[in-house]
Amino acid sequence: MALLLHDYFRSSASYRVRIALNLKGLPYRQQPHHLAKGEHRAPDYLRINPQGLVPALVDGDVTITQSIAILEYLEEAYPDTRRLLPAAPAGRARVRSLSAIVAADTHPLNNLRVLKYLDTELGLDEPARTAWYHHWLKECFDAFEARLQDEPETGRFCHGDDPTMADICLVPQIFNAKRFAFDLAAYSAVMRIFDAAQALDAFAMAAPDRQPDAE
Ligand SMILES: N[C@@H](CCC(=O)N[C@@H](CS)C(=O)NCC(=O)O)C(=O)O
Repeated sequence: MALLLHDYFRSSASYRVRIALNLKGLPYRQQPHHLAKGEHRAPDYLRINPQGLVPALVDGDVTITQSIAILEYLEEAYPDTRRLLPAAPAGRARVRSLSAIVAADTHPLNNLRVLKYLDTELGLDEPARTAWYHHWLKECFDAFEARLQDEPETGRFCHGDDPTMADICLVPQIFNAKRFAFDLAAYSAVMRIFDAAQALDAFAMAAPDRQPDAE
């Protein structure tokens, strides 16, 4: 039975999972939930993910939420597919550490519900919300770029010459940054890897504008 991905074309956490499924060659169906229309808060979806966030992945009778947990699940449940983590413990730790810069320390500060809270509860205007958004992106990309430049494991991709979970987290974050007009000119290693990833079908086909619900 094909996997079912609950997603939204602009959701960067969903985008991570789409890339991983494509890299692994696992067929999947998509069930979009329009975030701007609040469809992720509908009772039917809250039964799938009580957090009211996308993505969620359904694999037979298993439902998994949280994109990183989904990536780890795919890695373990489908061991004969392309690996998203290196074999050696130190390499695995490095890839997870790079991934966490985006997934743990950046994306949660800039997602829709946070921006809405800044607007409706704290009364921050659009320039202030953009300053917030850009501040956390700068923290993210400054550190990510420094590590890519300084660490010898960096190759054509974040870790060696094949894409890993780190690239899967990085690329959607760059899409978000572009969408919010964040200047990426200073990040040459980050952008070199972004271009290398975009040249792969697995990444290109997962992009927001290639999704069935794209507007
Ligand atoms: N840590 C979660 C984050 C999920 C998340 O924040 N998803 C966003 C879209 S990228 C969402 O559903 N936002 C809805 C909202 O903020 O109301 C994951 O990695 O899956």
